Amino acid sequence: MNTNTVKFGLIGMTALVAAFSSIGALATEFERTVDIKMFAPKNGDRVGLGGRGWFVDLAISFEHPLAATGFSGFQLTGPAVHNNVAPFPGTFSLGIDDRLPGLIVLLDTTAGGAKSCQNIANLFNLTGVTDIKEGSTELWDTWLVGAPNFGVNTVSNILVAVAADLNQDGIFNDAPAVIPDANGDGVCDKSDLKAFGLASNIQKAKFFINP
Ligand SMILES: [Ca+2]
Ligand SMILES: [Ca+2]
Repeated sequence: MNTNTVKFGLIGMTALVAAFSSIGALATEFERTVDIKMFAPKNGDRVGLGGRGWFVDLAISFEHPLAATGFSGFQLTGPAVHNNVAPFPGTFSLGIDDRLPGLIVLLDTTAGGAKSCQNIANLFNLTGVTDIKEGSTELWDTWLVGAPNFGVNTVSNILVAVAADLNQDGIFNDAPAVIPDANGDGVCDKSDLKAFGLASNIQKAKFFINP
């Protein structure tokens, strides 16, 4: 072993130690304290009729009190006359959900907006509180797809996650309207979600939207 080999060996080891330290720091910074379960769609499901009438149905458990979840009220909403009306108003559009502003939902067959990078969480119709215990909160959140704007007669992939508390205000209210395509490959997927920063697991399903 000559001097150069020893030198490069040391540099390699230093880089490795630095890499592990930074992974450790990231893991601490974005600790997973939110768990998402997705009841629908499941892998292999053949959903809806004519591209509509299918559901995304979630249970989101936070190891945090209600105030930290970002939840800003119940909603029962939808397009047209259902948008933002009593008794449980909420806005209805592409982008960040006004009721659950940490939620990120990406569908690779979304026809409008930023396509696979477009957060569509504000299309969710039904949001409520399903369990509160000391220091933990469970919310259920459901979308009934009312228009064939998200793929028809096609395979589709859905990804769901809750953004990390990026602005560190103690509230999970940091979802973006559009996820940055971090690796620049023209689509948004799990790697872009991870690069953005998450507080939760990523739920995913590959399913078929019926004609
Ligand atoms: Ca925040
Ligand atoms: Ca990407």
